[in-house]
Amino acid sequence: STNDSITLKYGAQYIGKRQDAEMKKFRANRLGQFIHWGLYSIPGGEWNGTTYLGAAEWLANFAKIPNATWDSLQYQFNPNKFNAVQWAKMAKASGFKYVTITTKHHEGFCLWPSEFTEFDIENTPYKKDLLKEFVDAYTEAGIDVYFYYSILDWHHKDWRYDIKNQADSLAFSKYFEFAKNQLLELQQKYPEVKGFWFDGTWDASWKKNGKYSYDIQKALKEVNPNVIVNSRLRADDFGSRHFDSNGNLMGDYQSGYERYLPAKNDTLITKIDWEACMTIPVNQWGYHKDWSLSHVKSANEILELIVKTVSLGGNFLLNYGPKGDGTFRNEELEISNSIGNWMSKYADKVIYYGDYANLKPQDWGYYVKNTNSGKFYGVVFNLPLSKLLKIELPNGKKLKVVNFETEKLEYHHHDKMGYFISLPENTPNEPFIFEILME
Ligand code: FHN
Repeated sequence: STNDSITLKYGAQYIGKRQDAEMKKFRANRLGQFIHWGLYSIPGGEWNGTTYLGAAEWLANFAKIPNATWDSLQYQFNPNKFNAVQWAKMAKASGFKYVTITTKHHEGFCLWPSEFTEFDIENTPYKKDLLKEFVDAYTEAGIDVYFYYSILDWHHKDWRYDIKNQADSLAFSKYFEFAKNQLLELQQKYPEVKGFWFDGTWDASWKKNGKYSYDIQKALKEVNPNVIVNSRLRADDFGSRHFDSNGNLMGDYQSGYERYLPAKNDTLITKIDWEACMTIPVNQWGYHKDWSLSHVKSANEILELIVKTVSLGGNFLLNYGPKGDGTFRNEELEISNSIGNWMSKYADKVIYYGDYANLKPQDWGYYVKNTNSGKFYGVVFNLPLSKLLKIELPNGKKLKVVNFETEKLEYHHHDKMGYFISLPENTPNEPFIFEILME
């Protein structure tokens, strides 16, 4: 696009934010549920009496468990308490508008009956098409479904970490065909799927094959031109990931923020679509039996991360790691309950359709502009002891009215410091919002 840009065969497939209805829906959804569910949900971070602190879905790797041993967990996978309708109901009550589920994580086990492998749900005691139950229930509940798919595959014989010779190259090309076939199979079997969330794309083998990531995106879009693909899939001609060597975003949105967020004053991030994903403990995605091993975020911490994300024009995926039997741990149910309560009061104003407000950040919390109503809100997380909320408006703008619940709040203006809004003596015992009208 610029004069000094280099010619790329496998760079960004288009430039700028997508403005079609499907992408607008994704953006308006803002809040999604992430689900990591697989064979790792059975041992839950424990192997032969030892509990590993690392992420439970990586246990096979940390505990150096031989493939044949790990893979035989497939004969134990029997989530007889799984109730897809219940899951969808819980997700809806929590305020989630979309869900992203691991159809295949790094271990290679597939939650759907795949024509291209025996390492799948069909060959477990459960037998049934669990993914179909899931897709149907969530779709029925009005929640958009997305599929997580790991390119990295510890099970597949043709997977390579690097390409060092002709044999690696040949094997990896077979792996690529396998992955592509599986993805097209997923799209064909579950046409409700709105998009794909790729992961496990950091190895040299994948980075050396920008063509593969380019082709996969192209193939998925040929079937459904409006399918939504995260930036993690992609590498360009030079192995540059997420953004190509000309600095253009590859994929439909940036998916690099994992377990952390951009800075509050990061205005660059507001120019693109992006999504952050977050664990409730420090770093556990799949079910881990012992959450006492690391800090577990409170509902208020999570709410703040969600609002901060929305204030920067991003989406937020909150992760759940269901157990092997198909139930959720109590901590997750409790978090869902608290988040859901808050969302039922505030989400229509400051989460769904929430976006960057382009106002100077303040210490008390975050601004959100609702693109549906056009209204501007503040969301308070840090209540000042003075009970005064500072607001600075751009030159030429004046504060007109501040609405808090059913009241109009008093405020004064200081010529050098801006506006100071007086909060009532009793403010809610939870993050709360106020609306500002400017002229
Ligand atoms: O290794 C995975 C990890 O298990 C988890 O799936 C996260 C989710 O974003 N992605 C990878 C680490 O970046």
